[in-house]
Amino acid sequence: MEHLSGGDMLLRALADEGVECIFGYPGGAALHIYDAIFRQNLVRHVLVRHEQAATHAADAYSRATGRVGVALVTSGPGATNAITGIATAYMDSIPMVVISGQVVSDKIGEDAFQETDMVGISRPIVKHSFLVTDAAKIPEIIKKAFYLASTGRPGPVVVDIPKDKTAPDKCFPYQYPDKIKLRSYNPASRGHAGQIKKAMQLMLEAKRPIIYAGGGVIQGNASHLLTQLARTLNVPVTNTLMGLGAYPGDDRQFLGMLGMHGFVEANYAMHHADVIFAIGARFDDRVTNTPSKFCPDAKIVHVDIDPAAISKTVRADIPIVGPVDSVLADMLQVLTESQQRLDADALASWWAQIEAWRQDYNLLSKPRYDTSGAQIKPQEVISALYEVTGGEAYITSDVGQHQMFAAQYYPFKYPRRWINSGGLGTMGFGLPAAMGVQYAFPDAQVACVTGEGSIQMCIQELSTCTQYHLPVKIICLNNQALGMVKQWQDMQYSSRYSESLYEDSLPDFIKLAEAYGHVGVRITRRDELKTKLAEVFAMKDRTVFVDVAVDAMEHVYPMQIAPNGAMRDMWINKTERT
Ligand SMILES: Cc1ncc(C[n+]2csc(CCOP(=O)(O)OP(=O)(O)O)c2C)c(N)n1
Ligand SMILES: [Mg+2]
Repeated sequence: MEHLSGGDMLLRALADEGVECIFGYPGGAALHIYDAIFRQNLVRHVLVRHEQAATHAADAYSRATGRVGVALVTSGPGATNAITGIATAYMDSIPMVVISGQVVSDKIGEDAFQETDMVGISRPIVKHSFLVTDAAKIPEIIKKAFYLASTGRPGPVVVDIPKDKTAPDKCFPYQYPDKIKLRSYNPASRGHAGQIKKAMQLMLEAKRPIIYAGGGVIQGNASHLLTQLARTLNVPVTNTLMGLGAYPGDDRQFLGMLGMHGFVEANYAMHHADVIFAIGARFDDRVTNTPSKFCPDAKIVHVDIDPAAISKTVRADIPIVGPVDSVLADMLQVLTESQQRLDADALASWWAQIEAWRQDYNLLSKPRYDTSGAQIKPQEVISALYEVTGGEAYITSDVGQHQMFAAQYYPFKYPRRWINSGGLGTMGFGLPAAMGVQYAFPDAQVACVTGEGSIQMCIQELSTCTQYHLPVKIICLNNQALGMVKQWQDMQYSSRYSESLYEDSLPDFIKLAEAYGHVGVRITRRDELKTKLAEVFAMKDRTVFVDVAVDAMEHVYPMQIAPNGAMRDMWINKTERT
């Protein structure tokens, strides 16, 4: 058997796990690992400019490909810089393995140089963490880390490795395990057959059914099965912010996103439904609005891999714990066997009602924002982006108004194309996320929809784009303000803009992009929007920063009325409500 050092075993184990690339940043405690990287050529390393970006890039690589993303950081500040990215992945259930260097074992606890208790600091935001105490166990620990990250409800796993455990002078027999045993970790592999039958019966008896599908359907690779179920039953579908693309966004049965900035027709349909089929969604507060007023007439089926997600905020009438793909497959089987279908008249009048709501409120069929002024509206930029990219691009985003406009105005046709931080809402996610996606798919169109606020949180990554020739297109909706903060200040604080304005001190983003060796394009007029965007996407090999001057007074609508509102209570513009 081959004998390898801890550092070499780590790299070999990653290769044996099928890892093609890792995103990282070196430092003292990780130097043996970095030397091992230098001496092999199975796993590629992408050098970012800040550890937060390493985690976001690895996370987005995972979101886009469905594989486990890997980040590598050093101890102390490297590890703490990774924390925001780990929390981001945790909140959105993204499988990721983060390897952190640690000070040498016999110095742990002595406040050694660059020591931080990574296992302790990351504990509430990981699925599991390992501190390597025996170098010989590195292959087994890596195997376990990938298994834990990717099975059940996915999530990040930290592997903290003291420097002495990767030292080149101590070698151990290397073998990558085929199988691992984990006592007390047994994620469900099938849903309960009786519950599945009951759920289908309830659906078939419904008069006003709706499917409410979240990010779990995408993570569980079940979008095609969800689509099949929805089409077989001819029921309406809404997706959460995280679920966009789980059902084709351009399909007639799709009602748009639901929730705080969801489509009115989607929230209305939820509110008036008699059966809600929730799958891979977690009844998050940005969806339910006031839980006690949530969908008063509805019986709820809730399918989720994580038993802790069920009845956490809203009680489920029929809970089903299991992987979304196998549960949906079983449901389709039940439907094939029963041949029973929904009451055609009831369903027809439900669809007629939905069409009427669409007529009144749909955001995409005609503009609901005012285009009489000279300034470009942010919504128009997203619609133009959709047109220019044929709806085929990977879109990453940051956090703020621009994120909500992207979610509303770019109907995602496929899963894994909409890459955003929904749970944690992390500004700074967009650019490193776009890098992770572009690295995975070098020929794909990748656009980062961002704001001038968010982009400055990881702007240094423009340098990483230069080094690895990542031709991402940054579409900055520049409203010269922390727009979402300002919107809330308009609505709840009589427009007292406390610390949300900085227009006199913004950089010239064109010059900034050029300083990094990229192309900068400024768009200020409506009539140049589409042509310039088309030119931008024609520059296939270049990173392009597109700085679009948009109306600074625009708000995101619709917007649920809080506190104490129900799903259907929404502002539809600055003065009118549902
Ligand atoms: C790291 C972080 N800090 C603060 C916030 C709070 N926050 C949410 S949106 C927002 C404003 C974002 O401004 P910008 O990126 O310009 O987007 P806009 O809303 O103007 O489109 C802020 C400060 C956050 N989500 N993340
Ligand atoms: Mg802004």
